[in-house]
Amino acid sequence: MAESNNRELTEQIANVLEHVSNGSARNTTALPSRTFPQLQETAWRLSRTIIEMTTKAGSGHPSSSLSMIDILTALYFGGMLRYNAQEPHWPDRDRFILSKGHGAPGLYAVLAEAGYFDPALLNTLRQTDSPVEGHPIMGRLPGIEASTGSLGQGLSIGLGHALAARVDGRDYRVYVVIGDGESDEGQIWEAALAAAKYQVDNLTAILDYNQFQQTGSITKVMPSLEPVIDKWQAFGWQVLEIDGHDMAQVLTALRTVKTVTQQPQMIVAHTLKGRGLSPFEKNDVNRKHGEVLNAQDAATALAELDEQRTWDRYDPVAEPTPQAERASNRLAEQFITWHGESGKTKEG
Ligand SMILES: Cc1ncc(C[n+]2csc(CCOP(=O)(O)OP(=O)(O)O)c2C)c(N)n1
Repeated sequence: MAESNNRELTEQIANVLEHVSNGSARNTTALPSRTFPQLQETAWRLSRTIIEMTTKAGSGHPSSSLSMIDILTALYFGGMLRYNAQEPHWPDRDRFILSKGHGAPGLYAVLAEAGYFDPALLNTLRQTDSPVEGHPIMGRLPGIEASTGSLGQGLSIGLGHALAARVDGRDYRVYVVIGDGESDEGQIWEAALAAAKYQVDNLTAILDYNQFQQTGSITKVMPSLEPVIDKWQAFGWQVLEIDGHDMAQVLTALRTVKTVTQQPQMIVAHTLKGRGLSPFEKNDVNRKHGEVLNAQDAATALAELDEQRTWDRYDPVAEPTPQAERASNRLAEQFITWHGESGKTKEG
């Protein structure tokens, strides 16, 4: 991610902050958080898990899961989402809803890592009678807040939760990941209208903007999704635009949205379907939607992932990694203010 993009994000944040208060104090217990290098290691490891479990199952949606895995990692392990895996129905927990439910392998990998269930269960993905279903089903596994897979519904469900928090006098927040193909669904825009009308500021949508849907690229299937940022702004949402694979940007955006009042927030996250791993790219303009890698391609993808292991050498003072170097601009100053020199969040 170029520094200029970080600068753009910094400017966006400044714009957002013009419209917000400093954020009300809320109960920040149970915000599990890891250091910055640990987050990178977690996203790397969960990416491996996604490839391994889908290849073993022979079905699933690895590329759709990989495009959002850095975002989910930041949410669950970067001190952003308030939850307690030992108490999945804790009334004050933040809610996370995967509206593009076919990315279930990514969600399952995260929930297992968070301690909601035994990671060994991941090996049963899509097997008959396994609760690790092809799409998330509420009640089948702890931590799943909504049954999704029929696209378009998750944002409305999230809005319902967000309004319920208001009615119940609770301060939890709701996060919903939607897809760009999913944005073809009218119900997404109905929820967008209603959330703005009710000034629902405890609702954050994250668009996994990987530019591909089931049958091809957005530019072919539904080019009029653009200008997507203008659309969400016109619908009354606060919008941030980030690189969805840049952990510092993801954390910063997630931190920023918490300060917004009287408006729902949209994070448009530019991502890569398959997280840039070459087996998902080759000979296939659709980044293999819903297709798993065969054993050979999976081995290639895992080897490419291994090449990304740079955080082992991460020392923010002595030997900055490319991430740390990028972090030398204003965005990183903000990041360090929020997360501390070691990258550990204040709530941790
Ligand atoms: C209502 C509905 N229509 C069609 C489908 C079939 N379908 C499954 S995934 C998909 C594409 C989704 O694209 P996108 O939201 O961009 O997800 P990603 O590319 O990130 O996987 C479609 C059309 C569905 N699951 N639900």
